Amino acid sequence: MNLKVLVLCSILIASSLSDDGSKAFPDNFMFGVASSSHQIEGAWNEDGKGENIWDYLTHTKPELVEGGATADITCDSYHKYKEDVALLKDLGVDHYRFSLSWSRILTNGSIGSVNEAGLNYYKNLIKELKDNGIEPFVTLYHWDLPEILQKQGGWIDMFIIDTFLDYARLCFETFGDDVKYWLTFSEPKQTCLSGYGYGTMAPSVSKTGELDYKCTHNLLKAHAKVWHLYDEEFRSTQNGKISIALDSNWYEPEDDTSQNTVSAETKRQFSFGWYANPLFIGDYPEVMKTRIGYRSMHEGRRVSRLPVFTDEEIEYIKGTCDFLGLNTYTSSIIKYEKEQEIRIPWYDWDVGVKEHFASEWPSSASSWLKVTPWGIKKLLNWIKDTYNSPDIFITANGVSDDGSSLNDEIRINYYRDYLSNISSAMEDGVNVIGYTAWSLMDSFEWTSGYSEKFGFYSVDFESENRTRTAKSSVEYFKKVVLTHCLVDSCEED
Ligand code: GBH
Repeated sequence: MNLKVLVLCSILIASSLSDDGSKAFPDNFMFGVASSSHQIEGAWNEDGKGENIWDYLTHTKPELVEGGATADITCDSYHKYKEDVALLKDLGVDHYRFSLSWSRILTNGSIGSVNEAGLNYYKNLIKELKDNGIEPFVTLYHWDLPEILQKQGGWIDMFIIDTFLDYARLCFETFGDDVKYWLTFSEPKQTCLSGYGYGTMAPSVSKTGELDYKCTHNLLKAHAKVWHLYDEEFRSTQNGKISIALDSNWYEPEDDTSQNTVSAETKRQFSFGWYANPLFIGDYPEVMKTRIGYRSMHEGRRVSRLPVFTDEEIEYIKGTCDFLGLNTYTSSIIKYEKEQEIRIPWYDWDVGVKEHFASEWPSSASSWLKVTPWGIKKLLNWIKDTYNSPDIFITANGVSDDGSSLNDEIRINYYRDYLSNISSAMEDGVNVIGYTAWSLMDSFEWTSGYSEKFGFYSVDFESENRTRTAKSSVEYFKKVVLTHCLVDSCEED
């Protein structure tokens, strides 16, 4: 950083509350970018990697994926990780958030099937990152369950808890000296709600209002067990932090009538509180226990579809996050809905609200993602007030383009406006300690195939070389990372 930038930046930091809208992030604030194993690695069956539930889904039910796409090769990062680290180095980021492929490390998911080549791949990646001064930020599970474990029941069977624990222990033993930031799960709600409830994501099981709750119950126990393992056996020598990345929209009430205000809060509790309440306060939110209990009773059940934690479990799970990992992209508007007739279980009827996007909100290439920068400020403040001011690490935030141009103004505007609102939430007293942009490069977008592009770098999926090309947002993000400022006066002239 040259002197001029430094001086200008210091002035801006000093006057960061000024009316000209200039914003700044503290020196120790961490900036990074993210990806996930299944979305970028490819090499789906190379060097001993076992099949995972997304390999299986794309190979057996191509009709569920846009264009029948697979992640067999995708960005080919398994072979091109050095090139990827060079891109990260060029971006100047403090950390790189990536995930480990369970079935690359353990071919059949269980501890008896260690795959040395898989361990070596991640050892090499971590070394390359550290040699370049980039902090590895590692997710153990980003949706790619070994298929063989799904055949045994997956996240709805309790055996998974100790199977995941074995995998986590191996990862701590193997990589823990070099990894200071761990996440057990990325967006567990997507694993459970989309994977076992709606059935719109792998493993594509549709039993909403039942298996989504059961999956969550096991997953929270698995998370807590892994946190306690780290805390008791690894923390004192490895000195890292471990948490989970929860995802949520900001849910804005349609107006300030009490009915809509209550409905929006109910939605927040079902979406975010479902996980955050057990982890930060203890047990599921009251409104979930009440509503699901009531509807279960009227379905003629003896017990609620929402599983019950024992007092010991509540205590065991509570407090198992060293910070709060937050993935958020957008907002939606919530209004009251009258109680639905009770027939079959359905998560959305358990929530019991109406949800929509305002027509004036700017679109992205993803139908679920509207650009609502003000929403992140409200979400951050709500988290601070609801969960007693935890340290919040933003573990994913970003926007998609349709690939028509490398001049991705939509992304530059998105990051500028979201970061500005994050900075403003920090002025409100929210403890945000880091920010992770999704994503380093365009990649396999699950059931959307390659149609939604979230990357700073575009990838030519037609070329053998999977050529990466910088979009315009690279230059913008680089400046933010370098200066910790968002305004033009922070730039070099
Ligand atoms: C993140 O999820 C994922 O963690 C990441 O892997 C992914 O690449 C990134 O988003 C961008 O998509 O199509 O209406 O059924 C964000 C939360 C949850 C948003 C699933 C899309 C599907 C909505 N995602 N959701 S819909």
